[in-house]
Amino acid sequence: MAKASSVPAGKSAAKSAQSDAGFELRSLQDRLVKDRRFKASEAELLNFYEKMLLIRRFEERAGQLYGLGLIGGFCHLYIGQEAVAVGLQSALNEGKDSVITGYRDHGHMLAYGIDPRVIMAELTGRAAGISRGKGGSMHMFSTEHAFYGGHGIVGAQVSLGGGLAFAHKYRGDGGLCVAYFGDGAANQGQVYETMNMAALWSLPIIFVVENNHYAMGTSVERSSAETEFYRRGTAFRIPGMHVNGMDVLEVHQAANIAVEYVRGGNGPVLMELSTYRYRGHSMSDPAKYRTREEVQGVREKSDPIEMAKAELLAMGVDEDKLKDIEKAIRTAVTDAAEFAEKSPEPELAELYTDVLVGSY
Ligand SMILES: Cc1ncc(C[n+]2csc(CCOP(=O)(O)OP(=O)(O)O)c2C)c(N)n1
Ligand SMILES: [Mg+2]
Repeated sequence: MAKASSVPAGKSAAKSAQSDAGFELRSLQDRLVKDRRFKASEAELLNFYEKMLLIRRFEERAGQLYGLGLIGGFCHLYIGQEAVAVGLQSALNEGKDSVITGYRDHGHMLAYGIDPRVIMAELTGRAAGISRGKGGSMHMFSTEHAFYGGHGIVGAQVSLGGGLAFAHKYRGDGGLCVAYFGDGAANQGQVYETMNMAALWSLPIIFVVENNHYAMGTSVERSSAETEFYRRGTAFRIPGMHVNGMDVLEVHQAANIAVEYVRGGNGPVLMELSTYRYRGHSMSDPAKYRTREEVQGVREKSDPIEMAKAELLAMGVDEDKLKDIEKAIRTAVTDAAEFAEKSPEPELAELYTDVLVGSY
């Protein structure tokens, strides 16, 4: 079942078909186009569905807690983009491959198997949080899981990702780094300095542009001279892939191709995942720069979770089984929220810890 590229309906899909002929570094894209979707077993698709639904319900609850004043500072929700993190990170070697992203990070952490309790505790600023309650929504970290944040400076995580990839190569540990950034961040200079060095040194890194079509209130058409982000590695001889980021099976298929290429010692890949965020940029954004109809249209036509659900039902999965999954997820999310709310805040003395690295 081939899917047309995603959102907003038709914008980049039509353009990319016309402009692709001159794009040289498309060997990986050619492989993807030949066979776009991962042939998931029932168990595999159920697993993707479950992870996406966990992210959706977790983020909805985070939105509620923010409204109740239990989450301070910024909070950027991942609702709508779930298929990207789930489809990609399920192709990684958990704990060995490193992941780094911007401030829209909760979904990536959940997709990487990190406990919802410690993420919610971090959101609410509790000592049990993954950054001991001192990082909040944008600055979560888990070296144990090889998850390196959680970064508030737009684009900075890309250069840091280059460093992580260098470390994988230097140590010879066989790992690779996935560095996520947005369409807005894709216009940052440091992104291209990193691409140059990563290609020059054949570093094991997958650059992932999560093109959700807006950077705060600015659409890609208003901000970007080249809106086909997957072509932006061409100057550095980095092959690009254009992926429907609303279809978890296409994302997973593309991820497998990219991972195989990078693990084979061939240097970096640049993936553009076309996706969409349903909520505002952050909790304080009323999102007046787009119409309700635009958001509704994407939800109706290409919601990643609804699509996976329909496919599971078509495979013959029992509806009751899906209801049980939903129930278990709601319980896990409630448990995470209760755990967070009951957890104590950090001791005052924590103000002075982790400010500087102890030894060099
Ligand atoms: C260096 C820098 N410039 C500006 C900002 C303010 N800012 C925060 S998010 C953002 C938009 C980024 O959009 P995009 O990269 O598309 O990511 P998305 O929020 O869509 O996931 C901007 C300009 C910042 N945090 N850092
Ligand atoms: Mg964006």
